[in-house]
Amino acid sequence: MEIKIVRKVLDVNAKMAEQNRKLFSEKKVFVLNVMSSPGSGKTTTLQKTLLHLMPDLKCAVIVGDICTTNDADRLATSGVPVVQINTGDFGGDCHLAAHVIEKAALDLNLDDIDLLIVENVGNLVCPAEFDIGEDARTVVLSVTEGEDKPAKYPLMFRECDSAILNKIDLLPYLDYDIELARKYILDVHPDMPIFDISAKTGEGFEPWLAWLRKKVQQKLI
Ligand SMILES: Nc1nc2c(ncn2[C@@H]2O[C@H](COP(=O)(O)OP(=O)(O)OP(=O)(O)O)[C@@H](O)[C@H]2O)c(=O)[nH]1
Ligand SMILES: [Mg+2]
Repeated sequence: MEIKIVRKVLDVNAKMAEQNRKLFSEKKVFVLNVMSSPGSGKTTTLQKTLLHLMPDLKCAVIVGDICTTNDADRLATSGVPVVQINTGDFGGDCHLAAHVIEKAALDLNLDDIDLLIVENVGNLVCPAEFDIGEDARTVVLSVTEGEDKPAKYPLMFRECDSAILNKIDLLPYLDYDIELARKYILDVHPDMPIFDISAKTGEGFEPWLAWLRKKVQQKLI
């Protein structure tokens, strides 16, 4: 019985996600869903990413957290429209679902957006199960989390189109084997593009930005 209920929730979500996808396609908005465990550096990475992409691309962000507007405040400093969702207001969900994105999008002028970035709730499990109508998914894994997370949480790495290995500025202080981390990612998702970056120093951003720009351009033309 429980399994049936979960299945129904995901089926309803899938239908709503398709409606979102149709709307985003009509409006020619590329949607990127960014996911990770709490604190791996999603917001910091997105702050730098937005600074590089503007003004060539018109960007906006939907950011999900259980509580606080901390991330929305940080992202708004880049000057893009930001919609904060607090899932604590409706049950404290550990992920953003398609119906929540539909509501948040009502607060945005989609005619004036090329790239809509969704920073999902910090969680390496649940967000991967919920299609929100996005065009691409990126997982951020920081080098302080251990190499084996892709093996322990494979769904996230299987479902994403690219992976960011963040906080490489800390490598000199850690016993972290970055080649082993890559192997774990590629075991789950062969050919996954992996970008080594430091959102703090800005190191390694160009290949990541080039990948994202190309994805967006492919949809806009
Ligand atoms: N040294 C270092 N610290 C970083 C880097 N990126 C982020 N941080 C720090 O890591 C902490 C968490 O970063 P956030 O960007 O808030 O992480 P997040 O994934 O958005 O966190 P949640 O939204 O709470 O899940 C902050 O103290 C950042 O300053 C990095 O590349 N290097
Ligand atoms: Mg954040």
